[in-house]
Amino acid sequence: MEYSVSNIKVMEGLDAVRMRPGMYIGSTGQRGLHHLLWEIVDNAIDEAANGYANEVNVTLNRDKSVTVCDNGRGIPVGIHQKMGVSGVEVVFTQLHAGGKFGNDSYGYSGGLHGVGASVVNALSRWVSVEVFCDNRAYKQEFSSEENEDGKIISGKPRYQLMETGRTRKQGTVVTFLPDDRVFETLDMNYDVVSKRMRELAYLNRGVKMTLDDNREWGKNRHNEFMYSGGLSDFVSYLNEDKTALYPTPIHFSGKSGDILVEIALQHNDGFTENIFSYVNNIPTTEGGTHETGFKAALTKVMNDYCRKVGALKDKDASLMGEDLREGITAVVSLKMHTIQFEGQTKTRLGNTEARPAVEAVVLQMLTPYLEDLKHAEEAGIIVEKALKAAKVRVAARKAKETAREKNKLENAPLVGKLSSCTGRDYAQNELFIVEGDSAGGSAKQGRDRRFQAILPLRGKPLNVEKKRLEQVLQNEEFRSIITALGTSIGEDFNLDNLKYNKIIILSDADQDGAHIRAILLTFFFRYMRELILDGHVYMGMPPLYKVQKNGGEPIYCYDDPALKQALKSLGKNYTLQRYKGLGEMNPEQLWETTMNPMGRRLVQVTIEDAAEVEHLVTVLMGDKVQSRKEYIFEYANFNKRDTAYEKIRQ
Ligand code: TTJ
Repeated sequence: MEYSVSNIKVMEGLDAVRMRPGMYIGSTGQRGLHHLLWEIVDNAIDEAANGYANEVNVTLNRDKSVTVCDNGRGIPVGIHQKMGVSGVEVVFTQLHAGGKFGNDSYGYSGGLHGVGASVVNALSRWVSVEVFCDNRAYKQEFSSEENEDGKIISGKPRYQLMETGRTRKQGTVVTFLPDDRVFETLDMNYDVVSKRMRELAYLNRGVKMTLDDNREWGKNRHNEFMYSGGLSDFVSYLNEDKTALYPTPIHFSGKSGDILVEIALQHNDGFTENIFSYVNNIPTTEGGTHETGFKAALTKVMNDYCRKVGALKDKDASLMGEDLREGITAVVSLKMHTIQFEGQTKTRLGNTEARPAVEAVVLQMLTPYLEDLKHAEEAGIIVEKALKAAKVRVAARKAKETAREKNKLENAPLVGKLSSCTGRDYAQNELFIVEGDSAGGSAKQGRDRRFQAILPLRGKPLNVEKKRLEQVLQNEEFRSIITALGTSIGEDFNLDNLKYNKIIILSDADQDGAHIRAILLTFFFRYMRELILDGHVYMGMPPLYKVQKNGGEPIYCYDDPALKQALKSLGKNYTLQRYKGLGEMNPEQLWETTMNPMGRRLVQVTIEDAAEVEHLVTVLMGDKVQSRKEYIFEYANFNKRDTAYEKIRQ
């Protein structure tokens, strides 16, 4: 047999494959062996995908060879112009011919796999090809042989393509025996092959895929797959063990430029996202640009739909992609040229043009699908599910933020605010929460620093009424209090960590003071109720008056009856000082009258007090400003020397 120059080159090419099989098929183990099969199957699938065949059969033969056949047009049997040999011979001997060849004749070729039939030839003991077309049958065989030096020459044509007779059949039949000098095993795994064929059947709607295992006598196996619904059937299958939220998957396809996009999706009542993507039938397990495009477009289309039908109002935040993909099962399948793979396992699509192509098709096809009244029900179900997911997401994020905030507070230093006491006996220690910086300053100077700590409040703390915990935690004044007490707040409140036995609120005897007390009590009632129940919260009672005879000891009066009494006993020539605010007292006076356990007055706050304040504050914070002012003065005034409030004197 004579060979032209190009034939010699061809043989050198196949030789290169034999030298480094891993470069072409990944490995020489079972995976690589399966790879050989897929190289051939890809060709047959291409023919089917382009509409020229509707059946692909795979047979695992007794001699460990494998037969793949389709009922398509057949590999060209004519003489290839440049090569001077038949198309069949080019396909099986020209390295990369599969790709080039396929690309010219088809829209899309197998791509990554498509290093081609020549690689299979190079790594096989022998290959037999039969083509049936135009009522004629053709055959060519290839095999490996050893030359004089003992070197293996593989993939050599045993004879030129020949016509073997007449036939009414149509298609291509390829049988190959993988070379046991290359592969560690010749045993293909039936289940692996079967699974992939099922997948291919889903990906290529209407193509009947059959698998026969004739390797062992009496243990023949057969499977066939044909899905007239294609991706839609695939999604139904993936959702089989789940509860789908609507009966029929949403299924559409379209073209953008020369990229074909097909997508099917269906939501189930679960929460996980299951997106399977493919390019030219190759699974892209690491995702890539096409998946990104799908997700982005789904988010946009669904949000636009929600706004249009009023499920989202102008003021509402848009749904996030993850909301819309909760419980989604989707298959995205692309057919395109010159695919590029990236990623750890080279299973991520890298082509940048894939993203806008998928986006365009989803926008173009899904939008009218949803707006079609026929599909209003499933559209509504998807929207409802996503809205719920968004709600849960927002709540979860808040809870997380709150937890983080709480945690931060528990560990936060209180530099510059809290003047802590030196003693570490928590049972003795007292925390004065003092209204205003100036009174805070006096308290700081006048206190017994061994057991008294001072926390001045600057201005009014946030009114906790109608505020969420997260907002309370944002407030500087409350943050200081929470940190100082050490107990945390709300559900996390733990009395065991309380650093003070008494928490004493010191505020002025005026309207503002009353307001601040009310806010603080409401805060304790809402978020640290145990603190009140366990009797740790007090209100300091500064005197309202100081009367003094010239040169005599001052008498402090805490209410009007007491003043009357004092004035009586003093007769004439006295001075009367009326205290309006804590700031009017110097440090010594403040200590003597309000802070010194010997002689001060404290009112222990009971849960009834706090509940009443809570109730009052609720009323107070209503819309009517007038009634609000009145209430503060009338009822929320804890300086009223009402006996009901005088629970304790110390
Ligand atoms: C190419 O363009 C002209 C018409 O035929 C086209 C073609 O090659 N079709 C084709 C190839 N159908 N089936 C194959 C094929 C099938 C198997 C099993 C193996 C290989 C290598 C090719």
